[in-house]
Amino acid sequence: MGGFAPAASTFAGPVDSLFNLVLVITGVAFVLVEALLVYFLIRYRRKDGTKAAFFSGNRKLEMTWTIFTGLMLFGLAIYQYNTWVLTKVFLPNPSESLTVGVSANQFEWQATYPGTDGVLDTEDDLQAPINVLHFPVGKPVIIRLTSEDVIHSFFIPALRVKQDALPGRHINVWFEATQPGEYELACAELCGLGHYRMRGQVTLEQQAEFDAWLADVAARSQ
Ligand SMILES: [Cu+2]
Repeated sequence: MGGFAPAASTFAGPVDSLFNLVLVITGVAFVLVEALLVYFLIRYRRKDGTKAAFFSGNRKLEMTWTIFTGLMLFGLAIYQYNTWVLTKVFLPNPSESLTVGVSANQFEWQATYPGTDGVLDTEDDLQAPINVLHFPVGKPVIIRLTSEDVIHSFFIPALRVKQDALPGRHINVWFEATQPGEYELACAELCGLGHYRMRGQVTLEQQAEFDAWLADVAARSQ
């Protein structure tokens, strides 16, 4: 359902089925409410000789739909808990993952990769070209996200990853890519006049190709 972007990460499935579930629930509620509205508009329209009645509310009815909606939302909150934990709370073991620094600024993305020592924040670090991001498939990736100026949002639809980037904070985001290909990174937070052009090119590729690309970045920065 839903015309999604291609699914290219391990948790795309659970995220999409949650989306579909919420869409069905809200879709049914929408159709019911609108149909009732139209029915009442016609059924109780103004008629000559009929005086309008005044009601100050109906406590029983209001209690019913408040409690019913509340229970439904509470049920959804419990139902989505595992997916939330998987996508937002859980972090893969850093020693088995690739950690990449991503910094947002008006209006571009700068990715920093660990050099041969495999750790960030050393002299070995490699700066990728502006707005270019490469990740290997089949390996967990941890993005250490920050911003240099205002609030931006790191959004890669194909990976089902979206996270605000805040100045002065490092926020970890993780994913494991499954489908090689070219995808889009978009800023999903209105961050200034150039917001519309704040996009990055994401390449998901096999580990060997990724290693070759990183070696190329290293060679160019010498
Ligand atoms: Cu932005």
